[in-house]
Amino acid sequence: MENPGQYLIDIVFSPSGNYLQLDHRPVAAVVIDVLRASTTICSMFMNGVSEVIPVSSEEEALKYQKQGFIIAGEREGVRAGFAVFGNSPLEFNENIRGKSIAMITTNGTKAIDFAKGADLLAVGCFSNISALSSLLSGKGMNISLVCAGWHGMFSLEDALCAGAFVEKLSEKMRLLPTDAALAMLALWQKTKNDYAGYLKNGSHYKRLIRLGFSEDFDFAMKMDACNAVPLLEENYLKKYQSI
Ligand code: 3SL
Repeated sequence: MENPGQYLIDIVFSPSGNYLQLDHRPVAAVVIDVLRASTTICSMFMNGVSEVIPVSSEEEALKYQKQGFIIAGEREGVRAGFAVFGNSPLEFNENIRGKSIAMITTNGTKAIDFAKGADLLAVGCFSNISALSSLLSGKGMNISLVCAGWHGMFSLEDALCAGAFVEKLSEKMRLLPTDAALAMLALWQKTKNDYAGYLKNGSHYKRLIRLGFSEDFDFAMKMDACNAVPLLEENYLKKYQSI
């Protein structure tokens, strides 16, 4: 059990089963889908999107489309037929400033749905690791790093990024890491000098290369390219504003 001023930190490797929520409140969930939903959501906010509505079924996405929302949709790595945008962080530019986008992806938006019971829900990835860690360190909450994974399975890049969050947060807070957090911290510390090179061994890198998205991988590996912290408010992701 945590002591006063000390916070539990855990990693859930795919959006299923238990996560620190019910008996360890308040808890902040960080949904991590490095390749690519979390990185893409950060890219949308960097380009001035007003809000992103994460949805987990096609029916819901089509409902938002009928209401006039722009749809970003990915199915098994490629843009969904009904969507204007896919799930590439490089697709977005100034044209989305002030717009609302409803987004559906295979695993990332499902992971957001899974984590909705948390007291605070943020979207995290390498791009916003420092900005998000600074925000979390001032919140006084236990932390659950929820990896999107792939169809309920472990994804190397999400788990490794979770390990990077454990290291970054431990510089700012007194943490009590679970076994999962300790394991990924160790993996991160072993690989961090060339984490992008290490992640090229992973299945998602190979999938993105097959689909022609190598530049998305390079973008997703950039540490602190983004100072936006997307936070869930009701069903909408909004950029955290300090004042
Ligand atoms: O599953 C997801 O949410 C996606 O991020 C996967 S992909 O990178 O678009 O293939």
